[in-house]
Amino acid sequence: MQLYFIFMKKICFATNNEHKIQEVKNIIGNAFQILSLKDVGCSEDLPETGNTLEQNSAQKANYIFKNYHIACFADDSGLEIESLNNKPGVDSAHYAGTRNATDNNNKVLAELADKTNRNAVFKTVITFVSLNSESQFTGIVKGEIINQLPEKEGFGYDPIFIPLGESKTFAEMSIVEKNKISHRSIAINKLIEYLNLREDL
Ligand code: ITT
Repeated sequence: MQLYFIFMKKICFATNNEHKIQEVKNIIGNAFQILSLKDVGCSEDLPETGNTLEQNSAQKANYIFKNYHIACFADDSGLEIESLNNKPGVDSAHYAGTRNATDNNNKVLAELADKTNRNAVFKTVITFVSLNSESQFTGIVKGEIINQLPEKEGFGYDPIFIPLGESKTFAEMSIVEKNKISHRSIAINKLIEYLNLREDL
């Protein structure tokens, strides 16, 4: 068992978001050894100055690879709402001016108050970087924004998003249920497929 652990591929997940770590560990299981930013000695904030999820995802992964010299991946995700011109999008983390999820959700619901079109997508862009390689994997899930903020809290915009064909919000689902259909799990499963083919890691 211990020997198996030594030969497992070690990959850093460049994120400070505990919810993302829990979801991704639940999908990856024991397929790879996931190192945290703390494990690789990184305690600073990751740079995120791009204008798109693709740019920010690549920026975070490249920052860790260049400074800590370990194969790594980063996740940049956002909620894109059709009748708000795809906002909050890349500004999802601090849409209301703070990083407070309740404030962000309330801002979205206020902006949608007079809108009948409540279609939205959650999108995740994963960037994997290692020596001489950089690849991106995208996951998208369609859904709708509900009318009122429920009492039950959850990760980011999960309390107000119902995936297409489902009757529960992401916040009302268990982590296993969310991972069966989520934007993040679609992107991470593409990453796993890619890593399984990489003999050099
Ligand atoms: P890292 O950059 O350290 O990974 P972050 O929270 O800053 O963490 P993002 O820049 O990707 O991550 O911000 C996206 C925001 O969108 C995040 O803070 C949440 O508010 C929201 N979000 C992302 N994925 C989500 C999900 O699966 N469910 C609900 N909200 C999500």
